[in-house]
Amino acid sequence: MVADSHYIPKDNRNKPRGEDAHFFCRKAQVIGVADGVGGWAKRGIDAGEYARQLMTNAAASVENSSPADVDPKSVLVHAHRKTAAPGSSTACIISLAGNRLRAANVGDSGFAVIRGGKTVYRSPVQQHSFNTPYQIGIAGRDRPEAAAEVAVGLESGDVVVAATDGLFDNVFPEEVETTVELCMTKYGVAPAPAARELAVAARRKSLERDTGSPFEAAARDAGFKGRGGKRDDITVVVAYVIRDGILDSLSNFALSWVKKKIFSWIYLEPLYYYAYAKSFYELNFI
Ligand SMILES: [Mn+2]
Repeated sequence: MVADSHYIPKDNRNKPRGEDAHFFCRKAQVIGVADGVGGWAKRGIDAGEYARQLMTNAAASVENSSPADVDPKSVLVHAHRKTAAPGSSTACIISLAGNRLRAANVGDSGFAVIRGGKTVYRSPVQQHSFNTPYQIGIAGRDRPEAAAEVAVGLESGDVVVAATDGLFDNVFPEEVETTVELCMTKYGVAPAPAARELAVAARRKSLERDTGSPFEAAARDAGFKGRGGKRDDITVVVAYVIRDGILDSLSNFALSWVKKKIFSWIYLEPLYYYAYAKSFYELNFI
C-alpha cells in the first residue's frame, strides 16, 4: 500500500492540536485513527492527549512487525494497556497483509473500501446512543476487547479511506467516491492530495448550514433538530492498494515466461514439427 494523511483540527485556541490522532506505518502496513471524546473538556481534560498517546503506543508496537504478524485487536489492547493519560477515545486499527484487510474498531471512526469508484465496504459504527460512540479510556465502560473485528478481501487498485467522524459525518459516501475518482484522474496513485481534498471537502461541509450532511440525517432520525454539517476535527488517511515490490512483479514475470516456454516446448513445437512433416509428406504425394 501507499498511504498518506491530512488532518484539519477544529478551530479551538485552547486545543490547537484538536482531539484526533492517527498514524500509518508503511513497513507493517498498519493504519490507526482515533478521536478523543470531547466531553472530557468539561472536567478540564484534553482527550486529544489520550488519543495521541494511544496512537503513539499503537504505532510503536507495530513498527518492527511484518504485515502478516499484525493482529489489529492485539495492537489496540496493547496500546490501551500502555496509555495512562486521562480521557477516552474512539479508535480504529487497520492492517493490510497480502490481499486481506483486517481491522479492529471501537466507536465511530472507521474506514471505507472503494473499488472502481464505488464503496464496496464500510466499517460498522458502534454507539450507545446518538453522538455517544463506544470509546476506550482509563475508566470507560467499553473495553478494547469489545472492538468489532472485521476482515475484507482487497484487490489491487482498491482505495482504503480511514477517517474520524469529522469526514464520515460531513461527507456522503457518493462524495467520497467522486473525490477519490477525481484525484486518481488528476494525480494518479498519490494518496496525499486525495487525503487533502477529502479533508478540505469535509471542512467546507462542516461549516455549511444550508446543505444536508450524514450527521444531519442521523440527528433527524434520532429526533434531534439541527441543520448542515458538524464542526469537528477532521482526519483522513488514504491508502492505495498496490502489489508491493518490484521483486515480486519481476519474479512473477519470470515465472510466466518459464511457463510459456514449457508450454511451447511440450505442445507447440511437436505440433509445429508434425504440421511441417505432414505438409512435406502430403506435398510428396500430390
Ligand atoms: Mn470527531
